Amino acid sequence: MDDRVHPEVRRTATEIDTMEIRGAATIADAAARALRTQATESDAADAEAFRGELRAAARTLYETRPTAVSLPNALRYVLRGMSSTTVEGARQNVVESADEFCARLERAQADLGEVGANRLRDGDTIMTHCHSTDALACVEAAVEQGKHIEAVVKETRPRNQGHITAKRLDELGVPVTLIVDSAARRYLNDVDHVLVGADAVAADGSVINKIGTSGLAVNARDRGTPIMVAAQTLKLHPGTMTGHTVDIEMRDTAEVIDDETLAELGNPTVKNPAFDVTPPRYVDAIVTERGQFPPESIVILMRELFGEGTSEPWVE
Ligand code: RUB
Repeated sequence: MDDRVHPEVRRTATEIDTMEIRGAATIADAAARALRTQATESDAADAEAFRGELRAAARTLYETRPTAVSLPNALRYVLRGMSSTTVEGARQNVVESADEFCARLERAQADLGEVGANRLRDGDTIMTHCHSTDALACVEAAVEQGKHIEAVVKETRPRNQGHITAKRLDELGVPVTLIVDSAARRYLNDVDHVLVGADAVAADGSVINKIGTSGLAVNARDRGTPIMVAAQTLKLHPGTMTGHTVDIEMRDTAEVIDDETLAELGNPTVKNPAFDVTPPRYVDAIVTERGQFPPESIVILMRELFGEGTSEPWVE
């Protein structure tokens, strides 16, 4: 590990890696705050050394988890204005960008929630997968509008993020039915919307989210249940406009099965992909803080927000 990287940044990187900090928006927020700390604590001798430190910190954070594009989007946003010739000037740039980023993230989620809530009617039941703060913002806003919402929550093996969703929904006063993942199709008849978040949205409108989302969406389409993706624009993947694909994280097989049980089974190969890709034809609406979009038109918003190209501040 690069010894210019502040211990606080390393700690954040470890917590993202081990999923104590998880979920695309939360990861982005933590990364921006970590860069802020690197900037405020830096005793770099000159502006060039300062920029080198910040780039090293960004690289450390970037290398934790590959799929949530909110992470590189956050790093890029915070480091975009470090061009000052003095350490103090560059430090101020990073601190202001980080503060602005975190404030915008919070505001975007609240605005997105209002848009998503308009799609939910009083008395509706939603089905969720994994734990998404963007998706929950829609439910929270709907509840604040006085609507009664109920939820069928998939537990989301192997990490059971559905448990977090169940707890948050309970705190909002939403009655929850918790189901195993394989029961989803059985209960789709009882729900009015599938509501999920996203780790990345590609230029063609494909949605990258927790493994199991695509199967859920296909089943929901078959049952005629609308599929709504809550994804603030931080989740738009600029690289996909120029043909890059989204890297799907493969996680440790120990999350699926322990060594002893594995040996009893004759040591079969175990695969543990963390995310999958839902093609745009299975998505009814992508809800952002800029309004809702059919997935096929999301590229228009991407061009407006990112232009055609991006540079990566952690690449020297
Ligand atoms: C989390 C996940 C969430 C998205 C969106 O996966 O797939 O649906 O990250 O979350 P993991 P949010 O638990 O592996 O990080 O809306 O909070 O950004």
